[in-house]
Amino acid sequence: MATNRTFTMIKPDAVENGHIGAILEKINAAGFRIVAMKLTQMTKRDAETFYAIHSERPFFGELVEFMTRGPIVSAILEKENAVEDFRALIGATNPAEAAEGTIRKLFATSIGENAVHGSDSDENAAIEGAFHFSGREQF
Ligand code: 3AN
Repeated sequence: MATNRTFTMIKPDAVENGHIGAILEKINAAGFRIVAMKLTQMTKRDAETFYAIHSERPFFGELVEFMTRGPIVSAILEKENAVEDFRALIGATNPAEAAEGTIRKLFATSIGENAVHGSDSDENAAIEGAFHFSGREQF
């Protein structure tokens, strides 16, 4: 299996609730290498661009408001089968449906405030990683 990359954000709810350390520990324990990482706050324009694919969904305004209300930790992660394995590690979008031991089961509070983002394809991982990090921020 090829080594590839995924993109993640520890979302404002998880940062506010003091879960950065615990989530990074799960990511390390699962064997991901950290390629890039930083603490930033997205602007409204950032969030609208990042989530443009959801712009017609009824929850879009709520999603943009949530993602901009406080800092996030964004990161690029590398591992064999990174996208699929990371989606398994974070669990279902709705934490009520997420498997035991997944990051969302442990740390998310609702479908809207679900603690972490994980890219859904190699193509989107590359787009999302490049949106948050310049080449010189990636190691
Ligand atoms: P995932 O993050 O699991 O890939 P997506 O891509 O369907 O899920 O949704 C992106 C984000 O939009 C979610 N992480 C969540 O914050 C928000 N979201 C998705 N569905 C809902 C919903 N029904 N109500 C409110 N927010 C939602």
